[in-house]
Amino acid sequence: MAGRIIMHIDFDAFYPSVEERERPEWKGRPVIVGADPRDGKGRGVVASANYIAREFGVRSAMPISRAWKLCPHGIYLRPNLPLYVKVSYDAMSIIRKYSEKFQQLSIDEAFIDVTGKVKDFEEAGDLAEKLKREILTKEQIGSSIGIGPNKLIAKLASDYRKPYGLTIVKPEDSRKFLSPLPVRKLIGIGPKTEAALKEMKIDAVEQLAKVDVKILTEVFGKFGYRMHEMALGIDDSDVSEEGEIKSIGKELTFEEDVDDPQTILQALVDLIEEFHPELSSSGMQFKTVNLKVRYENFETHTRANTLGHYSNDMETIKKVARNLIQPFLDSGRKVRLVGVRVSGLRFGKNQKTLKEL
Ligand code: DCP
Ligand code: MG
Ligand code: MG
Repeated sequence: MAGRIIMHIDFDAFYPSVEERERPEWKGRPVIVGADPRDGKGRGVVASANYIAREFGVRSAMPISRAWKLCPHGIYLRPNLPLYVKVSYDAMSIIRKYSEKFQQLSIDEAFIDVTGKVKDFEEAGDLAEKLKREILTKEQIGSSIGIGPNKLIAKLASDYRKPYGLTIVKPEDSRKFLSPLPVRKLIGIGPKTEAALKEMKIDAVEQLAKVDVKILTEVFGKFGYRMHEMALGIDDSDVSEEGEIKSIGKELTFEEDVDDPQTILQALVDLIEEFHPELSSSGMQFKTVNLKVRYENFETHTRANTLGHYSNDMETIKKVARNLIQPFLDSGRKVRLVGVRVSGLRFGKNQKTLKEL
C-alpha cells in the first residue's frame, strides 16, 4: 500500500481572530477573549489571546488577573460562542471541499486525507497554500497547516510553525521531526504521564523511542504500547468522522447513600452545570440525554431520551434529566450514584442559547 498524505488544519488564535474580523479598527492591538478582568480583580481564565497579546506573555488558560497585569492596555472580550461556532462551520465547509475524507477534531481544527488528490508532498503543499488563502479571503481567519504521512505527524506539524505556518513532514523525515519534541506533545500524554516519564529520565520523543516497549507497558499498561508507537511515528488511524467522541457527561457517587429527592435532584443539576461548559466550548450539539442511577445494592439502571432535534441548551438537559429521574425518586430507594451524559453528538451550525462558559 502506498503511503498516505494527511493534512491537519488549525485556525490561528481562533476566538480573537473571529472578533477581529468584525472590528478592523482593532488591527495591531492585543485582543484577549476570556473571563471579565474586572480591572485585574476578575476571576476565571483566558480562553485565547491574539498573537500581539502573546508577545506580552498572555496565554490560553492563564488567570485573567495575570493577563491583566501583563497586558493592561489589551482589549478584553467575553466569549461569543454562537458566533465562533458559525464561523467555524463556514470555514470547515471550505475545508470539506478539498477532500471527502474529512474529520473535525474541535471547533478550530480538522484533518483531511488528500492522498488521492495530489501526486506527492510538494503538490500537497501547494494545495495547503491554496486552502489557507481561501479560508483567509472568504472568512478572514488565518490558519496553520501540517502535512504528514499520518494524523499524528500532521497534527504535530501544524503546531510547529504558527501563525499562518505550513510544515511538511515527509515519511522519511518523520523520525527526525519527532525526535526533539517534548513527550508532552504526544496525544494522551498529560501532566501526570509527563511527570512519570520525567522520573524515568525521558523528556523528548527521541528518548521515549529508545525505551523497551515492555517497560512502557509495565508502567503504563496498554497506553504504554501506544506511547511506543507514537514515539516511532506510527499511526494507522483513518481520517473519518466515525468513532468520534460519543458522549459528554459526568457522574457522582454520594459519600453516603441518599433517598432525599431534593438532594438527588440538586446533584443532578450540579453535574449538568459542571459538564455543560465542555459541551459549549467543543461547539457540539447533542440529540440524546442519558441518565444513570445506581441504588445502594449496586443495582444499576440507565434511561435515555432522544430529542427530535439537535441542541446544546443546558436547560433542555436539565428538563429531560429531571423527567428521566422522576420514577427513581418516587421509588423511595437509597441511591448510591447518579450520572448524566449527552450523546448523539455532532458539530453544530446554529446554536441558540449559548451564554454559558
Ligand atoms: N480554547 C479555550 N480554552 C483553552 C484553549 C482553547 O477556550 N484552554 C478555545 C479558544 C481558542 C480555541 O479554543 O481560540 C482553539 O484553541 P487552540 O488551541 O487552537 O488555540 P488558538 O486557535 O486560540 O491559538 P493557536 O493559534 O495557537 O491555534
Ligand atoms: Mg487554533
Ligand atoms: Mg486547535
